[in-house]
Parts: sequence; C-alpha cells; structure tokens
Amino acid sequence: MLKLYGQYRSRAFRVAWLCKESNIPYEHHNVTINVEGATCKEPWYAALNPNQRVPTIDDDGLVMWESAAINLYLAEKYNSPLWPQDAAGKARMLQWAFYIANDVEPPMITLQRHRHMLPPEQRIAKLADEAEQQILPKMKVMEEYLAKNRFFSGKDWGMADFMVASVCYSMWFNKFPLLEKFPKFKSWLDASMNRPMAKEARKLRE
Ligand SMILES: N[C@@H](CCC(=O)N[C@@H](CS)C(=O)NCC(=O)O)C(=O)O
Repeated sequence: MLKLYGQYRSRAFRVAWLCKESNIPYEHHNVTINVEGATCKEPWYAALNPNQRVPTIDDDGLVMWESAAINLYLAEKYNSPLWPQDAAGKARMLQWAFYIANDVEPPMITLQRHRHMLPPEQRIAKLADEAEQQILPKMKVMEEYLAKNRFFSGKDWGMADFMVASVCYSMWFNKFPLLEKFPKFKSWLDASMNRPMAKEARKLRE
C-alpha cells in the first residue's frame, strides 16, 4: 500500500488531500519537522529523502519527494477523477502547477512568516513588504483569470484547481488578509476548501 511520510500540518496535507479526492488508500507515517530530534533528520528518513523534508511517498517501492510532483504522479497513476482528459487540459494543469510553485509560493511563504507567523521579534518587515510587492501582481493574474473562467481547469474543478488550492490552502487556514483584495480568488479558494474531500483532509490536521 502507498505510504505517506510527513505530519499533516505540513505539505504532507497536500498529498493527503489528493488521496482523499482520488480515493487512494494509504498508510500514514508521522514524520516530525522543526523540533529538536525531528524525525526528518534521522538517517533512515534521509535515506528515503536526501532533502530531509516532508512529504515523501513510497508507492510499492517507488520512493519520491516534492509534493507537487508526488500529486501529479499519484493523480495520473490512480486515475484520479481530477486528471485532465485531453492535452489542452494537461497543458492548463501544468501551467498553473508551475506558476503556483514558482511565482506564488515563495513570496507567499516569506510574507506569511515575516508578517504573521514568526514570533514578532524575528519578523523582518522589509522582507514582508518586498514579498507583498512580489505576490500582488501574481494574485492579480489569478483574479483576472477567474473573472473570465469559473475554474482553473475549465468548466469543472479539476487538477489545475487542485494544484493551485493545494499551495494556497495555507492562505486560507491563516486567514491571509491579502485575500480580501482578490474577491474572486477568495471565493474560489473558499469553495475549494469546502469540497467534501477537502473537509475530510482538513480533519486530519485537527
Ligand atoms: N518543495 C518541497 C518543500 C518541502 C518542505 O519544505 N517541507 C517542509 C514542511 S511543509 C519541511 O519539511 N520542513 C522541515 C525542514 O526544512 O527541516 C515540497 O513541496 O515538497
């Protein structure tokens, strides 16, 4: 059976959510991070994932890491209902998957850490301000797309939507004030996070 390594309050959540959406059974192995003696730094885990981060999967001997790559692999292999049916749908899925990982996630993480999450004495306001300036035009691109299209995948919520939501879920969990500037994106993200299988996955973090 598929094994998923990583605590649910981490990017392992993304993989758990994909498994729920796609009805893929898996065994969960908790791997701690960011604590003294974190499991992710232990030699047995480093042998699976030399980057020593989570998540990692072992799919009947195929070991891989990088959450976006894992989700694209699993969705295709297990015939996820989210998987696009034609080349145009795959193109759209890949475009949004790369965009969200390359252009949106890095400033999102910096902004989140330096404006909201780090203890106040560790926050660097300049880094937060720069990250905000970087992310604003990227969010605008998505807002404008959603003004013309109901979903990133086309007429139904599909893998392109999943790839965007599975990065931006942390904006939603952390009630990112920036979302208020992008009402179409915000309501799309609310709907994404309230899908029945997203709710099931959210329970795992409680
Ligand atoms: N690009 C990687 C990033 C993985 C990552 O940074 N995971 C974090 C948790 S969300 C982690 O393992 N942090 C622990 C550490 O860096 O020691 C992915 O998407 O899988």
